[in-house]
Amino acid sequence: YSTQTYQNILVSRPDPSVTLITLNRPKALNALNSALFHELNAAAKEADEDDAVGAIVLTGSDKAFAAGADIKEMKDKEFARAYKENFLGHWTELTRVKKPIIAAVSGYALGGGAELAMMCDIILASGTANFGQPEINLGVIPGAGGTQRLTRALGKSLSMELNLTGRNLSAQEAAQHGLVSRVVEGNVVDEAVKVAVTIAKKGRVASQAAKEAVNAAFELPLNEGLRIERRLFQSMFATKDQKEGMAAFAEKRKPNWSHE
Ligand code: CO8
Repeated sequence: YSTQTYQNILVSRPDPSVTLITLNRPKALNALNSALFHELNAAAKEADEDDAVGAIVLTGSDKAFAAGADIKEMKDKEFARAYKENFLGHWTELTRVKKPIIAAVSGYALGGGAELAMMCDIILASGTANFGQPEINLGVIPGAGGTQRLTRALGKSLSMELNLTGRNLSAQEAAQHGLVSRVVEGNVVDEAVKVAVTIAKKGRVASQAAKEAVNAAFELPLNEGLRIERRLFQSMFATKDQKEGMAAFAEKRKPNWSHE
């Protein structure tokens, strides 16, 4: 894949240190099909491997971050084929990206769209954003985190309500319950790029370790998570950035990260 060949996403560099990936199937409200996901994974991998990039922003359009998995692509699926080809198993590749990913969400983030946003590290919402798991209305259930990541974000009762009734959560409710970090007044993509630039200016070893450590909180019991955090913290003393960061503080100057 080169960025020229993408049909379902746009890739740009709003800042030399930030890759912006825009889902681009406007006629289908960015419904997520296999081709789109292969492109998204390829673009995210390219950004992850690019030394100049420190953070990634993922967004959709004003009307829809993504209105879910592509129902038209799915509707005639049979179990045997879905199982053999591990249908949508490659969706989770995004969670293996080491650099921080910020989702900038406007409009619909439904079904797989909400699940995709939840695979990112930070979610910023515009006032129009709304989140939901309407799979119940299609005779199915979420398949990429809508019953798991959403429950960890919202707690049992609200997650059950969304999963069982299919009702959507407004941006304000999403912020109130911690699904998104905040509702942005102005342009949510510009704000997400600003946050990404801020992150990209930090030492990359530390930002990657911070992401790894926070994610451990979702996988491990507390004592194991704390152990991982402490080991990662201790390992920071093997980095040039630790020496530079602490020397710069003592010398009252700005650090100059080598990302090593
Ligand atoms: N799939 C395919 N096409 C879609 C989808 C979708 N999810 N959402 C919208 N579209 C299409 C519409 O069919 C329509 O196309 P056309 O013009 O050809 O008829 C076009 O986008 C515009 O949509 P609408 O005319 O419906 O726009 P409205 O503004 O009237 O409504 C809604 C917007 C409310 C968002 C409406 O489009 C809707 O309800 N969409 C479906 C939402 C939904 O049910 N999403 C969940 C899908 S299931 C899922 O995501 C499961 C994930 C499982 C992951 C499993 C991993 C292993």
